[in-house]
Amino acid sequence: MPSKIAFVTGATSGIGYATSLLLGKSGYKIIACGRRVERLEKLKSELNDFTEVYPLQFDIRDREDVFSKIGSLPKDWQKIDLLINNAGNAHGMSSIQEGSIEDWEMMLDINVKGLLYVSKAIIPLMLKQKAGHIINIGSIAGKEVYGNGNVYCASKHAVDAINTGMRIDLIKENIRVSQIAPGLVETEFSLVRFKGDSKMSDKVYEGYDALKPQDLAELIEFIANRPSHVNIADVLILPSAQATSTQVFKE
Ligand code: NDP
Ligand code: 8X3
Repeated sequence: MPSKIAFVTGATSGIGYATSLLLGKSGYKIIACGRRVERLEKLKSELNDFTEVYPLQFDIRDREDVFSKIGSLPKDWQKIDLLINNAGNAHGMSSIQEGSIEDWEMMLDINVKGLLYVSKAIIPLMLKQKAGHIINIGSIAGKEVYGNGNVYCASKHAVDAINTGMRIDLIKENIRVSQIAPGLVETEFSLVRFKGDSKMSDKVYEGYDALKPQDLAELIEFIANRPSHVNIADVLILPSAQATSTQVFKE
């Protein structure tokens, strides 16, 4: 049986990197996306003994480039079975009155519009083969709103709505749509949110055991490998020490 193909956005770091590694080791071929090409090459060499990796570098905000890069995939890489819409970040953490418009635009352009561009380019390929599975990485921030999270929470609420909308519209096309909404995962996420301030980002993960990217990779692999009559539609996954987006039990 030919290998399945997974298209993973945000494959250069955190959840996307761990997921690409795990799916690659379990036999998927991986189309690995992100801006940092050296990380895509590192992933490819780590998976060298297990599977084929097709690095695809683009900035998800650049609509033309998203369509042209996906359009340039060789024919045998176009049969995409699994799309992991994972690329995304928070930029800044400020009140609505103090937040920066540039940060707001980045979050909406990456987390919402970028996810839509990639989906719009890949769904026709899935329609052609009358099969597919899209896993959208939302967040607890798409289920709750917390102080100073305003626009990031809005972007993840949008992912939550898009996920449901996709599931409704694609149900008759044999395309499964699932969302994973994680709580705190220890990745480069907070370093990006706090603009490289490692003291601030380290604090986010201090005093309790945060989720690790591998935890998400294992969940994604589980969801992707259910029998075809099963769709795990929406999963909230938290560290055991986290109850809500703002209640974290720290020793
Ligand atoms: P990381 O910062 O470790 O990874 C983010 C990934 O997104 C990178 O691979 C990055 O690639 C990619 N990305 C960001 N901006 C762009 C862009 N403009 N174009 C293309 N790719 C881009 O964070 P995580 O692994 O934690 O985040 C993955 C997803 O999980 C995000 O959607 C995030 O919102 C979500 N999430 C994270 C949580 C956490 O606590 N960490 C909790 C809940 C949800 P590159 O920079 O190379 O382009
Ligand atoms: C990332 C988790 O709580 O920082 O989406 O919003 S949180």
